Amino acid sequence: MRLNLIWPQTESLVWKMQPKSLTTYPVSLTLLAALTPPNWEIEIIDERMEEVINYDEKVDLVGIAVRTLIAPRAYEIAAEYRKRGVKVVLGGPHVSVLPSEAMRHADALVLGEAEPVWGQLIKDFEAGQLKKYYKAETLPVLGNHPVPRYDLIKSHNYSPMIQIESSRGCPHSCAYCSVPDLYGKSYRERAVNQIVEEIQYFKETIFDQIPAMPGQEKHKLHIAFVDDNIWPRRKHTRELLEALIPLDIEWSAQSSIIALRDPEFLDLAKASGCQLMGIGMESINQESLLGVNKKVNQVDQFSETLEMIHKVGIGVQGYFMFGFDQDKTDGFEKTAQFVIENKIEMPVFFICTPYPGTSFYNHLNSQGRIFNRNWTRYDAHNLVINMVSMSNEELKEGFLYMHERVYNKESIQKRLAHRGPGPDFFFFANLHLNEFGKQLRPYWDGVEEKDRQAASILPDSPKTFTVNKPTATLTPGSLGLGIG
Ligand code: B12
Ligand code: SF4
Repeated sequence: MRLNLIWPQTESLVWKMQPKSLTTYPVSLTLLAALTPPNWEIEIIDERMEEVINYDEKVDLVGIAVRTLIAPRAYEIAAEYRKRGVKVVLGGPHVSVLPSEAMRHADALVLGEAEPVWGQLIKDFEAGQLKKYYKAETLPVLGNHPVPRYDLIKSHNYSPMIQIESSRGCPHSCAYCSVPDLYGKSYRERAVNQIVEEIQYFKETIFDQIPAMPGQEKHKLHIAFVDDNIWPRRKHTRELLEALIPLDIEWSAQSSIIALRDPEFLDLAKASGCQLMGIGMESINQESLLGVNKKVNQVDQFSETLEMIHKVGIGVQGYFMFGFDQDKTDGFEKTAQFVIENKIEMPVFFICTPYPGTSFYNHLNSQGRIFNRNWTRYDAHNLVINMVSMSNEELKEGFLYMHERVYNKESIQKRLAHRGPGPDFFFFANLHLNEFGKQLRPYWDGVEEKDRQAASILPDSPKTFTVNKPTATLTPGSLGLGIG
């Protein structure tokens, strides 16, 4: 029996421009492969790495990963296979929140996490009794599965990070986030010894094949923990970090900023190899945060916490969203200054995007403010909703301004000077984001026209929806880019 597992590419500029060396391999597909019985021959095809699907090759079953922004392409691929009589299974966050849409494009859906149901699905398929829906009754215990099949990754051009889960779920409930609904508010941890064994396995088997991180002198295995929020429970984290020390690795993870306000933990994180913390600050306007139930973030503590993180030598990837109802146009420049003054090594900006299934989506939908339902645009870098506290055009101009202001040479130098001489990973990532910012305006112009023609931009929705038009103006441009 032969199974193809596919990660679709999208025409999103984010993914099209994403350097392969910053792209991480599809970890969910390596996990599904590990859950599949050994008598199956499996191929993982990642379209983002320019791996091409040969639809005419003989295959018995196809599984496609579906996040919202790749859903349209996933459906296209599914249609090609189904035309040839091949059964297609879809799974992933988008399928779980919009099963009725996904079912139109599939023979079977896996709703939620696959571990408890994938084995049964395979058995049913072998018996010619594939059901339409597979949904686990309870959330799975983590880690009761074999090591993900990294050996099936074809390209050696991915980011040299090995992805490992140490937990799933998040105790918070931010309105725009799919995680609590998909993975539960209960926070499930993997046993520390399992995590350590998995890291050791990767160290022993594949470490020699993977290159060093861009700009990195020392070559160590870099583990990216793909947890939504790695630190809610202190006991588990402390145990994990202590167990990482003898492994002599580097690692990165995502955490709430509040969990990082602890010097003792930060020292332990650094000692165990932490290089980078991804932190969803999202906004420096407390009202905007409260508006989406991001109560866990206290803006007046941000600078102090960032200083504590930098003090131990950990770099920060800081995420910021624009387009909350409480945002004003002066928020762009204020955020730029905040990012530069606080020396955030790798700031990443997003446009508020209503992912289906979230309360943010339901709220905007009930107000009739979602004007574009082409899921390909749901990459958090396109505007798909009508603004209330500024015009849509102001939001877009402000977003472009952030890229000019924050990724120019002077800003990069100010933000990275404390890391010492020589370009490192952060420098390369900033150069990429600088280039990305330059391409954004022509990309938007192109896709807007395309969506209007395809009528995915709703014809009756106004382009701007200004309730409380602010007076502040931006002064983009003339910032002298010239990196290279
Ligand atoms: C790590 C991560 C990333 C990594 C990517 C890692 C990778 N290689 O894919 C990075 C940082 C690049 C990333 C980026 C983005 N991400 Co992200 N990311 C995550 C995160 C935290 C973990 C994903 C993960 O690998 N989990 C571990 C694996 C094993 O679990 P899994 O993928 O969920 O797979 C399980 C099931 O879903 C299912 N399954 C999955 N695929 C398939 C396929 C088949 C065939 C089957 C049967 C089952 C199945 O079975 C698996 C095992 O149970 C999730 C949150 C989450 N918990 O899912 C968000 C999440 C997936 N991201 C999300 C988003 C929105 C993004 C962004 C678009 C924007 C943003 N705000 O970050 C960007 C994209 C940026 C870009 N460049 O385009 C959303 C997706 C929502 C949606 N409806 O699509 C999530 C759910 C987070 C959220 N805040 O809501 N992300
Ligand atoms: S803290 Fe992060 S993972 Fe948790 S609900 Fe909020 S955005 Fe989602």
